[in-house]
Amino acid sequence: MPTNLPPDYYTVEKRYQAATDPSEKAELLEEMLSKIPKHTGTDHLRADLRRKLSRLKASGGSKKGASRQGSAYNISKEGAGQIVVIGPSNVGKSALVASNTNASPEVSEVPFSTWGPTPGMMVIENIQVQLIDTPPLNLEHIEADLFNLIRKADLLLIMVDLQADPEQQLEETLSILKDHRIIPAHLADPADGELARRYFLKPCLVLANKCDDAQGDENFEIFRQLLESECPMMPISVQVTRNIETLKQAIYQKLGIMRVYSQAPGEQAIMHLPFVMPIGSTVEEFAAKVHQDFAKNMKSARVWGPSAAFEGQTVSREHILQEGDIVELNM
Ligand SMILES: Nc1nc2c(ncn2[C@@H]2O[C@H](COP(=O)(O)OP(=O)(O)OP(=O)(O)O)[C@@H](O)[C@H]2O)c(=O)[nH]1
Ligand SMILES: [Mg+2]
Repeated sequence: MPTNLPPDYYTVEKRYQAATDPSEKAELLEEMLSKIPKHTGTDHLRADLRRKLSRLKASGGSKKGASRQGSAYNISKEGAGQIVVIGPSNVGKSALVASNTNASPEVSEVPFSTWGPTPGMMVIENIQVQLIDTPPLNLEHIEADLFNLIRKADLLLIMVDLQADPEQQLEETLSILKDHRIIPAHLADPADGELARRYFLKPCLVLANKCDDAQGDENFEIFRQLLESECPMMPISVQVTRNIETLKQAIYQKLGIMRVYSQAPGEQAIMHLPFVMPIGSTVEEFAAKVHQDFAKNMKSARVWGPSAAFEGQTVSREHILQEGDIVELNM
């Protein structure tokens, strides 16, 4: 077993071991695979999990697996993170995706206008993330596949309408999520291992939309004070473009990622094309991301930027990189 697996991996592994339903086991295997850093040290483990996954799909999990393949909610991740926009009807989910990505879901004052998911790419400085519009979450009509998408997301944006009844909307949304074994990560005590075994803990950000003016700011303050528990939230207005840049920064922070730049020996770093990696990644993980052979054949590495003691410091494979570092790999 490789020693440098993230703690999340072991949490999911425990749930995998406890699960009995083949389709849930397959889902958890996929989640375990997504959490393993890709480098030569983890090749065997990844191959082993993939074998188990294909065996599961070929046996009990196959029917479900096949139907999921064909589901509109089976959307492959693109860019630096998959972010799913959820919430009640008419709060502005489609408007957010339509005005901040290349996709154009229908926006309408008529409730229940969205029937399926629509992914689009949103630019945040020099990276892109995937934003997915979804149909309204409501008790009368629950789309099972939507929850599979939510469980796999890197981040949930829970949208409510400040001009309606945001407290009730948030409460109802959280309750529907909980019924489907999804809990916002900030509401869970990290020491409560039992909770992490039974639920999918997802990073969430609550967006109080339609905060169009000063009156909206006041409504937001009231909304915030009425909430029982602290929760990461921000007011925005899609319509008059208020706080959208701040939202992009918040999304970037919540994804737990960093940008690292590659520099070939004797050349300038390529600053418009960062490598996006989980915070805490090492030089070896960076090398594997640049090219699988690099992690194996690398003789030395130099770093410029926040993690370097001085510019151009020669560092080990285990050196932990930081946001904005420039790395030169020498074979
Ligand atoms: N005042 C105001 N209206 C907004 C804002 N954002 C969206 N709207 C309006 O709210 C209505 C609903 O927007 P949609 O984006 O269709 O809402 P939705 O959440 O996708 O709704 P469903 O698809 O039914 O779930 C439309 O008339 C939008 O123009 C905003 O920031 N301020
Ligand atoms: Mg919509």
